Amino acid sequence: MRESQKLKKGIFISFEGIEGTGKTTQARLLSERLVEKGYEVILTQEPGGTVIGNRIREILLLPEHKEMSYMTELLLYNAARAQHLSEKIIPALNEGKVVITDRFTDSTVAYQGYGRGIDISLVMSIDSIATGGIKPHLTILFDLDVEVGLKRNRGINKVDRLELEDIEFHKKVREGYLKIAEAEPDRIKTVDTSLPLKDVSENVWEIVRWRLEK
Ligand code: Z5A
Repeated sequence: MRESQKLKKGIFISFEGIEGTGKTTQARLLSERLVEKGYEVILTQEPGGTVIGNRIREILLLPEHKEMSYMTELLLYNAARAQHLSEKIIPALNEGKVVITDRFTDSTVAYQGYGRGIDISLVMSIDSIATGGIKPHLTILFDLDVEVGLKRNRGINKVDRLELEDIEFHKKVREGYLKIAEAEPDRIKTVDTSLPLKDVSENVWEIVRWRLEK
């Protein structure tokens, strides 16, 4: 039996989007709200979420690793995800917790598939090896104009290897995300993050509340 068939109890939520859309801020706000309401919550992120995953994260995001091939990048994101699932996500879901992850498979499809141009069916085959077919029950896609997102992040002086890519790369990633969302409307709900932070968090809460009641 694959591990996906054992996910009977918890709720698995992923937050997705280009950089600077406010995913990290909103993931924290949602987690706090759920804890207040009595849920047990695991807040985590990709790449990362485990000691091994964080080591892989460093390799992936160091700006000086400019020579990294696209295939190496794809495999490393998936290696970190396999560890994240087996060490953290699956055990938490099996204990009935709510898992919120800041990025998951859709990031790989958007960045390495649509952004880098790696064949989407190849990206999906490697994903199925890493995840065993496990998908979030709910994904919130934070959508924002690319220039606005980049400006927000430059405001906090954050630079990693992918952020050094040109604006065209980030535009391809955003378009990729919108296509992914269009293909899976039941799982993926899009939120406009050009709105003030508080309005975004209310919209996120409405979606999550609907999913918890489902
Ligand atoms: N990546 C990949 O290529 N393939 C994969 O499979 C995976 C990832 C899993 C991880 O970067 C990089 O890896 C990422 C994709 C790639 N690279 N890029 N580009 P990360 O984890 O370090 O960072 P990130 O995921 O890109 O997110 P971020 O840069 O931290 O941004 P964010 O989480 O979306 O936003 P934030 O930190 O919550 O907010 C940014 C700023 O905006 C901050 O000052 C906020 O106060 C402000 N903010 C937030 N919301 C608002 C609103 N509504 N209005 C105004 N200002 C706001």
